[in-house]
Amino acid sequence: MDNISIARLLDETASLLEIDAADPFRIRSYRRAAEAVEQQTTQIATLADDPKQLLAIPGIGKGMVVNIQALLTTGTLPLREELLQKYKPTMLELLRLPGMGPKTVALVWSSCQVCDIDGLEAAAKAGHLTKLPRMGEKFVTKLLKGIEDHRKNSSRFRIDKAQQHADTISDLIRAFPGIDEITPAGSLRRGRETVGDIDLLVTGPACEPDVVSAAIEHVAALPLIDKLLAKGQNKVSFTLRNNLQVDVRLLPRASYGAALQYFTGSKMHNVALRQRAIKRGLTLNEYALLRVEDNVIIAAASEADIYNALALDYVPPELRENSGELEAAAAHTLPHLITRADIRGDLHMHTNATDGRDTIRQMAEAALARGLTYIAITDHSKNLAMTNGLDDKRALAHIKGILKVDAEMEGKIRVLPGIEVDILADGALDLDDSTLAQMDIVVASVHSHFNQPIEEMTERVLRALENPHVRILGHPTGRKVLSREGYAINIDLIIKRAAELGVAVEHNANPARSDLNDLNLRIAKQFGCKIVVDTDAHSTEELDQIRYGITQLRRAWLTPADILNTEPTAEAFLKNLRPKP
Ligand code: DGT
Ligand code: CA
Ligand code: CA
Ligand code: ZN
Repeated sequence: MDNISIARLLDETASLLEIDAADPFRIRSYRRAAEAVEQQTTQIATLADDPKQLLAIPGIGKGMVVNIQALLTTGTLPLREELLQKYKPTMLELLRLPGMGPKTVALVWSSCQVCDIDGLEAAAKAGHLTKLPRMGEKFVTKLLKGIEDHRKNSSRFRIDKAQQHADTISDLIRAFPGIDEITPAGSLRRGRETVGDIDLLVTGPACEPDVVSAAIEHVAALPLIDKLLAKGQNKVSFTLRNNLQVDVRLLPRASYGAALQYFTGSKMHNVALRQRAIKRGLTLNEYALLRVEDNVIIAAASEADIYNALALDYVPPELRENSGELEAAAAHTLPHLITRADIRGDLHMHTNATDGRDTIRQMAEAALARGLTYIAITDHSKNLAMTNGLDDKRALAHIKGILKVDAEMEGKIRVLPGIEVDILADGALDLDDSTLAQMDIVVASVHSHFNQPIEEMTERVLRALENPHVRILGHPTGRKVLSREGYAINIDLIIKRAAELGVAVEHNANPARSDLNDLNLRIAKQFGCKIVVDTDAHSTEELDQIRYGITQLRRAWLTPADILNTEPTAEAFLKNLRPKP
């Protein structure tokens, strides 16, 4: 049995456990093992007789070694067989739909023998579901909309997932001697929220034909390949177990810039660029920028050479959407886009006081290690009961803990007391004003009653903004990338009012949220609204998700001056926020 098959069976067992509403840690251990097996460079089957070697793989513990051995000898697992008596693996897909929890999935199976999306859609349309408990017309309408969204989205992948896969594959390709550069191109390089497939450009051994073909064989034999789609002279296309397609192209160093430019896209940007070339008697393809009359190469090795030869400033990949970037590049008016190094503070993060994993001190140390000079600890308020949200009493006690860590850090990093306070259904805030008055950073967010009509939701958030303690509006539209549209809200009106009141709007860097989106961000800038970019980290590692936030800000053409938390110190930052009452 090959690695992909082992990984698939382990992952399927995790899915069955999920439908069975099993312990999340147990589910996670199967998923992690599946990932670990998938990323091995050798076939696991060859290690089966030596449990020590299996144990040495991170993500595989003693129990999992037994499971893998069972898979290799019997082709299945006792646990998987047991779960398959009750459920079907396709049911996992049903869990991704709105309102479908494990219990509901089990119920539609036992009462309607429905175990996949097509079946569920048919049952919903035939009116079978409304006969079941707790499933009214409203539920069915929402479900059918959810199925439609799911079908639309299921062929795209979130940027952070694609990035992880691209990193893993790049590491495996790099094992071939002589590879010198591997760069993602396409939508991943442009920093889109989602990608359709991964485009990897590889340079290195591209001079001698037999080395190139050996490199191609190396790529085509990667153990994490599920289906090999195509293998050409310098291109390999394949899919991963999750159906994500990867196109790998091997290039000579000399045409690297032209290839990178071509395969980064977007298509519309490239079309406009080629037209510009033609007007100048030049032609642009994936190998070079050439003079038409005599085929002399004008530029090929670097992207900057190509743009400059067309009398353009270099266009950062995030701007290549044919939305004014070529005009600006010609007029030398492209913005100096923000970078990660410009960010000095992070004003939205959680600790183990609520649903975060780490302590205040751990978050502070991790932020310091990442070069930040100030952070705010903003745990949840009590309305979010499932996160163990803070009531007034605990919130006040939490401030003491935050100030203690602030003192312990001895000025190396400032740790500001804050809260992410829930905006309740009527626009009131979840904690007393007297409690909020003790906080430097009050982030107000909507976490409930997402289905209010647009007028009600807009009024609700406007009312929250009027509370003079609110300094930042958290994830203002509530959307979740690929899984949930934002709630109905007049976001332009909200941004306008926030600008008038001096309330900053947040760009939430968590790639699952990425909220505000690029259009909203451009509107915020137009209205002169203050903007902060925060990670909303629930663990120390999630502080690194700032990178995705920065990408989105760049896609919105924003500069360091547009973002408040580029201010070098906590004092300078706080001075720019709405003044405390
Ligand atoms: P995706 O994968 O749907 O998220 O979007 P992209 O932009 O990565 O598109 P993809 O993977 O089809 O192609 C990568 C880049 O390669 C694309 O942005 C521009 C270039 N490209 C690919 N095929 C064509 C083509 O037929 N014409 C032109 N002009 N460019 C192409
Ligand atoms: Ca692509
Ligand atoms: Ca592609
Ligand atoms: Zn939140």
